[in-house]
This record gives sequence, C-alpha cells and structure tokens, in this order.
Amino acid sequence: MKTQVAIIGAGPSGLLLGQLLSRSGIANIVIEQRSADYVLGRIRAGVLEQTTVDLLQQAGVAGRMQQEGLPHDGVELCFGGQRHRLDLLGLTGKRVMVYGQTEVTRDLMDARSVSGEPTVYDADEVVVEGFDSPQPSVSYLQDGVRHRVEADFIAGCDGFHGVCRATVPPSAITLYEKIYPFGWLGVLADVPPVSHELIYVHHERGFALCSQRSKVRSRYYVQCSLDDQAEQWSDDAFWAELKNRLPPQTAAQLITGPSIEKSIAPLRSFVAEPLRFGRLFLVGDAGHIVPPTGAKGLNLAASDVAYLWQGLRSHYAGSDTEINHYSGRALARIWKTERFSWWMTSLMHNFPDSGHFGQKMQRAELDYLFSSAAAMTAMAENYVGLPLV
Ligand code: RFL
Ligand code: PHB
Repeated sequence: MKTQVAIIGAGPSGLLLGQLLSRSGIANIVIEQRSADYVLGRIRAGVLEQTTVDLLQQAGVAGRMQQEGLPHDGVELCFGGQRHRLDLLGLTGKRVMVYGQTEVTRDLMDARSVSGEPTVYDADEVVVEGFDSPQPSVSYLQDGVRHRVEADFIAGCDGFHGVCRATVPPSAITLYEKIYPFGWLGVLADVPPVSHELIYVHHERGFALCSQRSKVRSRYYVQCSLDDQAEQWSDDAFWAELKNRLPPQTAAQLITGPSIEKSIAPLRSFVAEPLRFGRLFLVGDAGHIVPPTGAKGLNLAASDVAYLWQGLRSHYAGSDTEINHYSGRALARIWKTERFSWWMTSLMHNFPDSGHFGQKMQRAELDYLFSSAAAMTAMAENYVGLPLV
C-alpha cells in the first residue's frame, strides 16, 4: 500500500493529525499496536488550553466538547490551609476547558470512521524504515501476516515507549531527562466535584489535586511513593489521605464513592532533540514528557500537531519552509512548557531531600505569588497556554 503520511499511534496526537490531514485532502494511515477499546480505556488528561480547543474546532470534532465540556475561568492553589484563587480570565482574558482525553479520543475516532481513512488496530511488531531516504516505509504484523506501507513521511505519534524514537540512531539524537522522586495516585469516581474549579494543594503530607471530568465525575490525585502499588490503596485509604491534605472545611464538603479507576503515574520531564530525522517526525509524548502538574502533556501534543499539519500542508502546496522549521518551532514552545511544568511541580510537591530550607523557599514563593499581580499573571498566562508562534 502507498499513502502520503503514515502515522504511528492512535493516541490524541496521531488521531488529531490524521483528522487535520484528511480535512486538508492529504492521504494518511494510522497504525496502532493496541485495540481501540484499550486506547479508550486509558484515563489521562483533563484540561484543554484554548489553542487545543481551537485546533479541535479546525479538525471538526468540537461539537460534543462545546456541549459537554466545562469552561473554567479560574484555578485554585491551596497552601497553609488556605485556598487562593488565580483568576485566569481576569489576568489573561482566556479560560481553560475541562474535557477528558478519553472524550477527545472518542470524538476523533468517530470522525475518523466517517472520513474513511484507514486505521489499523492491533498491529504487532511495527517497524519504521528508510526515513533517511526519499521513500520511507512502515511494516507491521497482523494475524501473522506482515503488511508494508510506503509513505512520503512518517509521523511518530507513538508515545514515550514507542518504536519511532527508538529507531533513530543514538548519535543523531540528544535526550534530556529528569525523574521525580514520587508519583501520583489517581482515582476516578462518579461523585460531584468538591469545588467547581480545580484545586492544587501543597501540604506537608504531600501534594493533592481535586479535578473533575463533569459535574458528576471527579478525578482526584495524591502524591505517593514510587514504591506504592495502586492495588495496595483501598478506596477508604485514598479518601482519608485526600481529606488529610485538604483544609477542614473543604474536606467536610468532599463527597466520596467507589473508585471506577485507580492508577499510579510516575513523574518525568523529558525532551528529545531534534524532532525531525529526514522524513520521520516525532510528535507528542514520543518527543517529550512533562510531569502532569499544570496539565500540559496533551496540550503540547496538540501544538506539535498544529505545527506539523501546517508544515505538511505547505509541503503539498509546494513550499518546504514551514516543514523545515517544525523541530525548531515545536521545541521552542516545548522547552517553555517544560519549564512551567517543572516549576509548578517543584513548587507544589514534597521533596524527600529538600530540608527545612527548601520548604521555607516553597512557602515564600507561594506567598509571593499571591501578593504580586505580576507573578499571578505570569502563572496564569502559562496555565492557560502560551501562544502558538
Ligand atoms: P499517547 O497517548 O501515549 O499515544 C501513543 C499511542 O501510540 C501507541 N503505540 C504504538 N503504536 C504502534 N506501534 C508501536 N510500536 C507503538 N507504541 C506505542 C500507543 O498504544 C498509544 O495509543 O501519546 P500522544 O498521542 O502523544 O498523547 C500524549 C498524551 O496522551 C499525554 O501527553 C498525556 O496524557 C499525559 N498525561 C497527562 N497529561 C495531562 O495534561 N494531564 C494529565 O492528567 C495526564 N495524566 C498522562 C497522565 C500520561 C500518562 N502516561 C503516559 C503514563 C497519566 C498517565 C498515566
Ligand atoms: C486531570 O483532571 O486529570 C488533571 C487536571 C489537571 C492536572 C493534571 C491532571 O494538572
């Protein structure tokens, strides 16, 4: 088979790129190693920046999000037992949209089946070849038969553990990484959120986050040890720990219920440079990871997709200027967002070896933040998302 763009991975990066290319008349295939149900079963991000919302609109998949998504004008930080509100709309003129990654993925899958472009699920042993030549190809095993796709370009949208980045010769790529000494234990439950906006909590027992998926579905997190196993945490133990980290009045308002998902995510900052190798591009988590404090992972994936879509459209219209700038443009935004995610993670968590001095510095920074319009504006403009330039 021959196509214009072979997309590896049916996460949000791959499906969004495929949808935008299809609408621009550029033929593509999506090749995914898992089943569609497995992809939809992963509970991940929940907060969309305005630029991501705009891109979903351009992709023609914003209808349900506009109906069911929850626009948020502010976000809270809690420390010293007090809640402090950051007025995102007042400080920046922008809001964020609470709409889960699962729903974004479902909308994109539905649109793809309407567009009729091919998608291969359950593809085993995916191999990408020849991206340094004019004719790259992808092959995969399905039902014991190896299939081969020739393409003009390969988009590596296959996440942190994917095959695309791993295929690049080590001498051609530089990796930057920071691993944090804790994880996030997350619980999804069909209970109304404790507050109508998100609350990020800095507490001596560790960080906590009160988030949500809808007016009847909540997502909560507590900082946990990397040695913890999700199965060892009973629902009761989770709710008790969360309540411990909230101010008493907020804890009293918390409605608990049985978890419908419980998992532990490690926290990592990671960037690969560059993001282009001949006719192979790395997009989203394949090229970078941020710790989830600040909710930037999915949004960065979307901005990579926007840059690559613009580059590919221009290429097929006769100009390679934009595609030649893909890696540089994407990385400029990625590094600024890495900085914000690292900063917010450093500010809000308990670090085992920070000592009393480190704790005082965190507290002084939080106090300063809410005493300074300039500092609040700087945080708000990063939280709502930096512009696509
Ligand atoms: P994804 O979503 O990982 O999708 C990659 C897809 O590629 C497939 N794949 C392959 N396909 C074919 N051949 C191979 N060899 C393949 N190897 C892998 C995978 O099965 C998968 O379907 O990457 P993408 O599309 O770049 O999207 C990125 C976002 O998913 C990610 O940035 C965020 O979800 C990060 N993230 C979070 N971000 C937030 O903003 N807020 C959060 O609360 C949040 N929670 C999370 C997260 C990421 C997590 N991971 C990766 C462990 C929680 C978790 C647990
Ligand atoms: C979520 O709802 O899963 C979520 C929200 C905000 C974050 C991270 C995760 O910063």
